[in-house]
Parts: sequence; structure tokens; C-alpha cells
Amino acid sequence: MISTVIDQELGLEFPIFQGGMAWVADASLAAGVSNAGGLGIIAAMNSNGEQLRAEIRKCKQMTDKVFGVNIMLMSPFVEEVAKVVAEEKVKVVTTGAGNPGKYMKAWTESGIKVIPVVPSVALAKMAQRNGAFAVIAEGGESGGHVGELTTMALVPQVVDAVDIPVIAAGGIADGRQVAAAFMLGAVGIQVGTRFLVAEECTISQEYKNKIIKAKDIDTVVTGKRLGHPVRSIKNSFVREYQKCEYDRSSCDDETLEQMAAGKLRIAAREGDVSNGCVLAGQVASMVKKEQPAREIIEEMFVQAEEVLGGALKWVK
Ligand code: TUI
Repeated sequence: MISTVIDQELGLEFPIFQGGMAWVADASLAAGVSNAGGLGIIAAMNSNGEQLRAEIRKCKQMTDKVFGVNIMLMSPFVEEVAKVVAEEKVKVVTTGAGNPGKYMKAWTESGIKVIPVVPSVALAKMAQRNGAFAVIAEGGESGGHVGELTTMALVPQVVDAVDIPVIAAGGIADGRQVAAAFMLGAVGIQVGTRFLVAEECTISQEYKNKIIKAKDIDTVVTGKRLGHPVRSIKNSFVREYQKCEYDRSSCDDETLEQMAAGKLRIAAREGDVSNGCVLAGQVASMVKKEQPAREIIEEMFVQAEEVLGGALKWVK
């Protein structure tokens, strides 16, 4: 049985986090994953303070297990959601798409375990200095907002650079990849794409089908021109966006920004997976069917243990 400081300190059955996916990770998914023995995480991304508070309270009704909240630092509501997580006594906060430094003192003082997502060694060290409980080293195989380094290159470098626990993310959808993450020195994993098709995940059936039908080379990174690279599944929205992104002369930055506005919501919530933005990681093509969260987690860890075999000592 794979058990590390992550499941032990957070009171989980398995050292696995569910990614805080914008417009996806609501109380239903978070409670589903927490009830299945992992750490469910509510995404604050698309919520203001009061909407987040309502989602947190709903999650408390749906599970008595620990769950977390992800704060996307580019959110227009970041200041209010940063207060709400402390007021609601959320146990774990993960952050993404920026440096959470200015919020960390208040969060750690209110007893929150803060676990920033970091795309580099420098940010990992900064998180440690600011009192982070652990860091999530996320490689660019992941869906959504991506860093430059791959999981294979990033995780061991972060492991060597900090003394706090490291959780690996990006490109993890089955037990072989879980095992690989532990071999790189991680003591936990975060999974996004595979949980998109959890039965407890409330996104549109069209979005789930798009993941299940994806092939290995179907994801692409757009948005580098505006400094917000995002990985999603190729579709007509992405092709239009790319045309505009590459043609600086006929398309200004503001037009580009407007093209993307609201596109994740229409894919995730309205099922428009042609004109919307279907965020997903490179492992989308490994995701074959809809399953309960517990089945997903158990499958991954059973396979990881088989693969690790005698190497389990390394995981401790
Ligand atoms: O945050 C994510 N994934 C996301 S956020 C999102 S919503 C969105 N993103 C971009 C544009 C528009 C909407 C969809 N998916 N993953 C965690 C993550 N964080 N990946 C990379 C980073 C990151 C990048 C830079 C973390 C810190 C960072 O710091 C830069 C700095 O401020 O020094």
C-alpha cells in the first residue's frame, strides 16, 4: 500500500489530489474525490467570494472528509476568495497561475496548509520560504495554464531544491505514471484530465466525449502571445484563435483576448465543444471511459503498486 507524508498528514486514503479545474471542479467533483479517498479540490476560478462560500458549504454537506480549494491567482476575485477560504476554515489551499506570496502569511496563520502549483525551481524555493506545506510541481503536459518544463524534467529538480513534500502533476492518468512520479521523488500526485470523466464530474457530456475520443496528438498550446499559454483539445475555436495569434498585423491583442473570453464555460457547461475551449492534458487520449472517482483512484494505485513492486521502499 503506497502511503506517504501526504495522505498521512492530510488524512487521506491515497496520496492523490484532484486538480482545481476552472468551470469543472465544483462541490460535486470535490466531494466525490474526497469520499473516494483522495483530496477533492473546489476551483475558485470562476466564483466571487459568496459563490465560493456557497460551494464550500455545499461540499461540507456532501462529505465529512477533508477537501481543498484552488485559487487561480489571475482571477478578478482573488482578494475576496482569499478571505473566504480562511473564514470557512478550508484545510488545504492550492494556487495556480501566479505567485501566492502576498497571501501566504494570512493563510498559514489561519491554519491553512498552503500548497502552491509551481512551474520552476525558483518558485518552489519561494513557496518554501513563505511557509508552504508542500508544492505541486506541474509539468507542461498538463491541461490548462502550462509552464515551460515537462514533468520528467521539473519534478526531480524541485525535489532536489526544497525540503518540503513535492507532489507531481502533468501527464498522470494511469498507474505507470503514478509509479514514475514516485520514482522521480514525488510523494503524491495531482490528476486533472482523468477526473474530467469521473461520474461525479458535472461537466457537459459533450466535453467528456471529446476527452474520450481524443488521440495522442490532439492537444495544443495556444495563448503564448498574450503570456498565458493554455493547453486544450484542437477544435474550430482553437484553429480560429491560432490564425489570429499568428497574424499580428490583422489581429490586435485585445481582439485575441476577447476571442477567448467565456469559451471554457460554454464548453464545460453548455456542451459547445466546437466553439468553446476544451482544456485537457496530453494524457486525454489515455482516458477511455466514464467511471466513479473511487474506481479511477483504485485502478491507478493498484497498477502503480504492481509496477513498483520491490521498488516500493524508494517511495517512503
Ligand atoms: O493554473 C493552472 N492551470 C490553469 S489556470 C486556468 S484559468 C486561465 N489560465 C490562463 C489564462 C486564462 C485562464 C486554466 N488552467 N495550473 C497551475 C499552474 N500554475 N501552471 C503553471 C502555473 C504557474 C505559472 C506561473 C504558477 C506560477 C507562475 O508564476 C509566475 C510568476 O508570477 O512568477
